[in-house]
Amino acid sequence: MVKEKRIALLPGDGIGPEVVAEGVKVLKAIEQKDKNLSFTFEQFPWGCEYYLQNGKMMDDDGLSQLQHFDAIYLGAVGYPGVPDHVSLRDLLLKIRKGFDQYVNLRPVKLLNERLSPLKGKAAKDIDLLVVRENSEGEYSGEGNWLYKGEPEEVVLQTGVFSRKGTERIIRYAFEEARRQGKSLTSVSKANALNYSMVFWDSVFEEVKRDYPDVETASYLVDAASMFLVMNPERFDIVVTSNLFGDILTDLGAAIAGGLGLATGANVNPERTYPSMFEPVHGSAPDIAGKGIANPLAAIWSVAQMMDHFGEEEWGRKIVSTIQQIMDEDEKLTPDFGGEATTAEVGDRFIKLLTS
Ligand code: GGG
Repeated sequence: MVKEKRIALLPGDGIGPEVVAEGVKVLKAIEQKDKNLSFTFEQFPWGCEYYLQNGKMMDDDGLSQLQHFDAIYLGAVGYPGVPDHVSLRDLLLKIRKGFDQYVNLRPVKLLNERLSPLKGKAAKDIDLLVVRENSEGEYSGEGNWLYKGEPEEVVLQTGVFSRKGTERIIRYAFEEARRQGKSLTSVSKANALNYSMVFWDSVFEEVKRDYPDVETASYLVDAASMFLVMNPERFDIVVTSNLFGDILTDLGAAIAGGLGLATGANVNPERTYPSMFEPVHGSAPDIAGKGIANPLAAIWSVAQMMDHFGEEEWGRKIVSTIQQIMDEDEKLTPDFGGEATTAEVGDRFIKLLTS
């Protein structure tokens, strides 16, 4: 029976449309090759340009419009002229929260040893998965701005760590560690954050009792950052809060070859709502429209989408093709020292994937 998947395209801003176009080409090539899969696409114009014309990042009923899709494929958000906190909160974070995509899966995987700025690290040393809490924590949007402009001015930004939100992400990470037969590291900061992170650590210890077969470690986020650079081989699966996960995965991207290869899946594990797949990089306004953006992170997001659809074989093939293409210096975009355009990398990728 043919599996039909409806995909909502949110190319967004800057280089978003350029890289999403290559990801769509890859999806169409998969459809051509695999007669059991069929994809339909619908594109939405939401983003900063839409905001400048309509005063909002997406339609008021945007979530209902997206609800019936099997996946959302997002490019990038953010562009000069729209405050970053508006573009991020009113589109990307609104979808993550609205669709309870409480798991953010960000692989940090070195595909080619020459890519890492770390000396003497082999591909096997940098191969981890960050499971980032994606619905609350430091990104809850709660807070206050008091006495604005006055000498007594005070700003509060509240981290919200609910029992439900904290336990479910830690439990998800334990399940993933058990499934993969790997260790799990919790990253927090309980010595300084005396409510939220003390709570996080206590929930981690509590849930751990249900998984005696999973080897665990707990680090403070500052130590974890250092170990990520000095001894990345210590990490398999990492579970951490929204903000720490965001920061650690940019650091992870840096040791694994840069943001040009970093992908993220925003997952609603219960499948009550669609999950969303996106390159981690932003809209890169400085190179937008030049046709030189690296499409490989967006293409890796397609691999995560395939995994989510239960098509792990295609997921593996996409990642190994990215690995293959990374060996071809001159066929890469300028961020990797090559001279190829975005579309040329996409075309080359499809040739390798389908040959
Ligand atoms: N590709 C999505 C994008 O534009 N992300 C920009 C960003 O700042 N993301 C922060 C986050 O993932 O929380």
